[in-house]
Amino acid sequence: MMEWDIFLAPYKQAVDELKVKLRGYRDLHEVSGKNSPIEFVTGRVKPVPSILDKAKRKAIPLDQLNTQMQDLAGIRVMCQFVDDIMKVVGLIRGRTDLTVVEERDYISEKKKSGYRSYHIVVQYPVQTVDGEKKILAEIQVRTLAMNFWATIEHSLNYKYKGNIPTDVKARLIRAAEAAFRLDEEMSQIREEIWVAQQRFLQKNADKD
Ligand code: 0O2
Repeated sequence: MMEWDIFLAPYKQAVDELKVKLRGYRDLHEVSGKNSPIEFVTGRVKPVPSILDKAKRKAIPLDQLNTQMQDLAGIRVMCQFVDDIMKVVGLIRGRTDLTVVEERDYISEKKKSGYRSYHIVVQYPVQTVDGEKKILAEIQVRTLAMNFWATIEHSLNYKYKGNIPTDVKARLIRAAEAAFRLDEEMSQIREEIWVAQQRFLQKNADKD
């Protein structure tokens, strides 16, 4: 177990640092009076049993985990609105302290399960006791509704060990569609509020 601790230590460091950095955006938006595209940020190092499971499932040799398992360090960024997702992706692409190595867009094209999220794999340098080590981390960017769905689907998958009964699967797909409509409805509401605010500001400006 001790060896896992040593192997995973830089990943834990990367998760901790990336959480602080991405949470920082929220505060920076707040002080400048702007709406933050980030609602909240979570992160985790993949638990050892999940690492072993996935390595087996994908036939990844354990000595190649650092290059072939991209989500040992995982960060999740939750947004209020679908539009915010690409704003967050833009912020990440523009950072100079990491390199984007891959992007997977499960929003334009959702997964068969109904899963939606935008995944960015980044290479992130960690300063370790043996010098700099560049590690891979996966950042998942999604709305609150996408997160709600994914969290529940993930725990059901865990409960049924990946064999969700067909009727439950069908319900989950309907739930994913409902989450999609909720996101659309919320975007529409935001748009209408924004237009109303613009009209109000314009009216006041005309009075001056
Ligand atoms: P955990 O427990 O979250 O760590 P693959 O695993 O083959 O689908 P790949 O190539 O490893 O995909 O990477 P990808 O596509 O970026 O997806 C990996 C992660 O995305 C998963 O990690 C989940 O966190 C999330 N994800 C992908 N598809 C689904 C889905 O259908 N439902 C839910 N709830 N989450 C999904 P892990 O390792 O599977 O699990």
